Amino acid sequence: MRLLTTRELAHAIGVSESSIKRWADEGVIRASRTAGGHRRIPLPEALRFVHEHRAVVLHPQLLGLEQPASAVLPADPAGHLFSALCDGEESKVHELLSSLLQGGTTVADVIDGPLRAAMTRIGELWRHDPEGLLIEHRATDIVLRALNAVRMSLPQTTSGPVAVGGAPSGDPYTVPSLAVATVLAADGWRPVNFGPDTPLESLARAADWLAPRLIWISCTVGPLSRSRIEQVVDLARTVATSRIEVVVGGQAVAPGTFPKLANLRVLSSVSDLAVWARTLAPRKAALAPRRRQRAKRLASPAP
Ligand code: B12
Repeated sequence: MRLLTTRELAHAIGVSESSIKRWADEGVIRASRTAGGHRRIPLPEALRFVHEHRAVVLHPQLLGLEQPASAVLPADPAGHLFSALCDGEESKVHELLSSLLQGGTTVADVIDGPLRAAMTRIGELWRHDPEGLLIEHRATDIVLRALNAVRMSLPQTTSGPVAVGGAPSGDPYTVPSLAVATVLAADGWRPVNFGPDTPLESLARAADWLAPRLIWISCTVGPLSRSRIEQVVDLARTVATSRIEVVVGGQAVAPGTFPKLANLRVLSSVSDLAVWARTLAPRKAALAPRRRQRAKRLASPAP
């Protein structure tokens, strides 16, 4: 993976090199160090920074952007993704995700935006297309590989906070939990995705075993039974003493489903998750004011 010097990134976005160094030291930009102690910024991290901070790119070629991102992206990424998934064109799916990410869209925004929209449309096909079910299964498989490819391309961390999670017993959905893991990985976490059909008691065990800072639960199959809700609440209470936060989301989670608990959050998108999770991770102090405000709002207990 291409690594940028602080000078290159500074030049690309027209700020001083000392600003880049300071942001790297504050954790606003994730950077590694060379053996000689020089900071190096992975290209995807530089692009994330540019996008999130709406930095003006003066020299796109330094960031591998030969032309403005809008010129290489289709006008309707969700429609484009839907067509590629329907046609089983895996390489087109990978290309589209790569160009969105290289254009500066965050992993979370790609998932909450075009990916979710395309899968929602695919979920309607079975009603009127005899091949709809097969298209849905193939699309799921392609999306899983594409998300795993994104995850593999991210810088690996050995020191980020650990998060564990999955979908509960009886919930076969694989994409949402993988989506959560990918978004956390993009933000410097070390996610352990147990995937679908994971008993909540096993997640409690994983809390002892892996000492995570965060447990996520993704629920697509609904409506959630009273006992399922109680299991989630029990899990949150059990891990509260270890300062572990529990976050629940997914299509089956409606507002007001869960009682208010200090360490239990209900969030409806992976973008909200990314923002809130930063309040738990060391990057908290480095959040820009606009993001800090949003993070504060999200940090209030579940409604
Ligand atoms: C793929 C799919 C399947 C596959 C899943 C395969 C797999 N291995 O994952 C299979 C074939 C198993 C399946 C089965 C069924 N499915 Co289905 N499925 C879908 C489909 C098309 C896509 C789901 C998906 O991956 N979405 C992509 C993810 C990224 O989006 P998301 O789930 O919305 O997640 C977002 C947020 O909710 C949030 N989020 C999710 N989790 C979390 C967690 C946290 C912590 C946070 C913060 C956020 C968060 O962030 C995500 C990104 O924005 C949906 C369509 C749809 N509208 O979603 C139908 C859909 C969910 N299925 C549906 C149905 C009806 C079924 C079946 C009953 C069909 C049948 N007759 O058998 C069965 C039921 C299975 C069961 N055991 O209950 C309906 C549900 C309707 C309802 N509300 O009751 C849908 C909506 C399709 C439709 N329009 O009819 N399905």
